[in-house]
Amino acid sequence: MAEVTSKKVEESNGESLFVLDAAVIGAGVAGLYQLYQLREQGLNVRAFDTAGGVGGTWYWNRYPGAKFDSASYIYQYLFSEELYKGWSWTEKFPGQPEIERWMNYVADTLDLRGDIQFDTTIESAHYDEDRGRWTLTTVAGQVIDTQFLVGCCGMLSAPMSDLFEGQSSFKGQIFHTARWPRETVELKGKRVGVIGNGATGIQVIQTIAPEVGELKVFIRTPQYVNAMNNPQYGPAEVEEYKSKFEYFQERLPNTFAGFEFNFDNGAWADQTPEQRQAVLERIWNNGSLELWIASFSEMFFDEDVNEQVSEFVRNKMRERLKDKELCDLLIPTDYGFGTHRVPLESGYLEAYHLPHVSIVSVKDNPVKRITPEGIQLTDGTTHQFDVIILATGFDAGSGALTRIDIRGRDGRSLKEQWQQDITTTMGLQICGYPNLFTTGAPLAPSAALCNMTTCLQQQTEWITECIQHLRTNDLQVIEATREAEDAWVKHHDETADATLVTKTNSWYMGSNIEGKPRRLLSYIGGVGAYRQKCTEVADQGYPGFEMH
Ligand code: NA7
Repeated sequence: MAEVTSKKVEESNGESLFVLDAAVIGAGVAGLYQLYQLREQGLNVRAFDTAGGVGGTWYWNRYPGAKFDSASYIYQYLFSEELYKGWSWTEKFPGQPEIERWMNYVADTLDLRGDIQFDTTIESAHYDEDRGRWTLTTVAGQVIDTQFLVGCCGMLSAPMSDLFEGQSSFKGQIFHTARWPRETVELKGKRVGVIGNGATGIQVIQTIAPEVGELKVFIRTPQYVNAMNNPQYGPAEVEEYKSKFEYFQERLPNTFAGFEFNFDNGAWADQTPEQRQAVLERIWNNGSLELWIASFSEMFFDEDVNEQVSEFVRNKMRERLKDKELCDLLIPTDYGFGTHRVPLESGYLEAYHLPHVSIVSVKDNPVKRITPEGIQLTDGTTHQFDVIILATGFDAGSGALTRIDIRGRDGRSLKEQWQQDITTTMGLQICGYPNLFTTGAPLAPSAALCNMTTCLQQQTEWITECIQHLRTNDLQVIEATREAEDAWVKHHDETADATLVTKTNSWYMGSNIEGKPRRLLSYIGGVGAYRQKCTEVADQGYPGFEMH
């Protein structure tokens, strides 16, 4: 077995240097579990995070109304019954404060804090081929030497926060939702502008609408929405879901999207219109993401089925909206339901009935710049605000990694490479970057189409097993081959192109960022199928990966 470096700090040119077996970037859902597993394996491992605490997404996204869209009882670690049962949720879809407390519970229960360095941003990661090791440098100038590097930096962690010309000139307060301050932001009675109506914008809008003085929402693309049903949990409900621990353990990794529900409603073509309507109604009333990722799989492939399901949802929205103008502004007609992320909401549509809430359509008259007073549109109109909220999303999937200066073999830059074409091998490695493992990266379900905990557990477990394999066989280096990567990309693209998802613009396709190569970020062959493929690779001794 390869020797484990036991010394954490060495002297190098008079500077202290962390010498590690493995460095984990990120202390969110993936990072915490990856750190735990590699430490259990006996590695000298340390996690680094820009944040001042654990939680990743749930540390940063503390905007008003931030909450789960996955049910709390499945957004969980399932490797430990004790950990699972030691925490009790208060509702099905809890808010960010409760989720952040849970992440702290996880870190404390697993005693991880001592191995995490907070307030530390990894600025660069360069691979030294001769030594088979990575050198990381932090923004503060600290240098870390490590054999393995695991990116657990999140798929939605690089916010599009510096989007508009003139942002710094704004005289009021301006916030991106993923950089919301810890201190209370007083919105009562204020004139507030929100740009963006994705899953985040919707949560913000429905939450702040009743308290602000005036709210203008700048909408470029209307969203299909699905009303959330959020029951509160007392001891009986908690006991009930906890009793299903083993069922969830077995079930979640094998469904299409890592949720407990799957496409179990029979084939669309086998049912009468009345039967289909009954299925859709039943699932609609569950008030979860089930309508999207577990009603009828045909809706992802067949335009006619998709249109019928889209019309079902449009009708649900029409029933709630009071006038035609609102229907025109808020109900999508030019893309199909489910072809990008479907947000859950609670009173989002009704918020627009409040007299002080209005919509500014920026589809044909885009935001031009931020002025000292507010938001200026292309036609010169300016809307004045005290507070501007940018719910403008993320450089998803790839952004967290390309914002680090990562250089692999021969000094190749991941940022430059991904500006041309975003490829990975099963989202777990990238050809040309030995001993770099990734989670939540493009071309795996964890990039978007998944209950994140299900997918991130699977990926970190695969990485742990892979590193164990190397150590057991006295191997130092692993790298995906070009052939394996090309084959995975081909399979990924064929799977994606068979669906309607690639026809809609959204962050799923990278189209929210000008110039980003267009490719579906997430593998859409299903969480269960992906897991099976990953397991086969490991069981067969890692074909497609070069090891020495
Ligand atoms: P999203 O889903 O990327 O939404 C961003 C929103 O911001 C969306 O409505 C965009 O409109 C809008 N946007 C972005 N740039 C602009 C400009 N320049 N002008 C006007 N509107 C703009 O991000 P979220 O944070 O809501 O959600 C990300 C994920 O987090 C979500 O899917 C969940 O998985 C959790 P567009 O649709 O591009 O026309």
